[in-house]
Amino acid sequence: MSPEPGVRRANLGLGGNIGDPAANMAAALRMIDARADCRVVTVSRLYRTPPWGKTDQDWFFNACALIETSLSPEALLDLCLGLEKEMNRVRIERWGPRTLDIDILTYEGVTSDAERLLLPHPRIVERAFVLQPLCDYAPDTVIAKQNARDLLTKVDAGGIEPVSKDGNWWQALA
Ligand code: PH2
Ligand code: MG
Ligand code: MG
Repeated sequence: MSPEPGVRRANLGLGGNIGDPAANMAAALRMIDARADCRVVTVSRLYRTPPWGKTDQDWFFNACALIETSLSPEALLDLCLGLEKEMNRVRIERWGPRTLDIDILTYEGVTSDAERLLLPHPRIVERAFVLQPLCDYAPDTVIAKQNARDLLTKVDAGGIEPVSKDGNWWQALA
């Protein structure tokens, strides 16, 4: 499953709806960028999004980020889960409220059907809260043989609104 060593590009999906999720997402991106083995290349605008899947919970903040990393997909997943833990995430119910969620959406050159890490992320295609931010900077990303721009036209993006003017929000927040 792991490609040859080297620097790869990966897209991350970030979200949260408890406490100060935007600050948690910003802090996580800064911690990723500060590492020697990762670099944040591009970040989408920050969005407000209605809860999807489990609708009786607060609205979310969501964003996507393109990174470059020398970490394997598995090591990148461990990093993401570690950052979630650092932001006091507690896992209680599937799709339930969370302080911070970081999902690997795509990892360059890798498809995986491993139980722990499915790549590309299998539910991107149905989630406007992922497709909309991803289309800010990478509408040509191909998932399940379709590009993100076309996939976005097929899902309900109602209520999703950008709340930052550009992709620099994560650098400015404390
Ligand atoms: N994450 C979920 C379930 N539902 N809804 C929105 N709007 N944003 C999310 O990040 C989200 C969700 C599980 O990962
Ligand atoms: Mg997750
Ligand atoms: Mg998720």
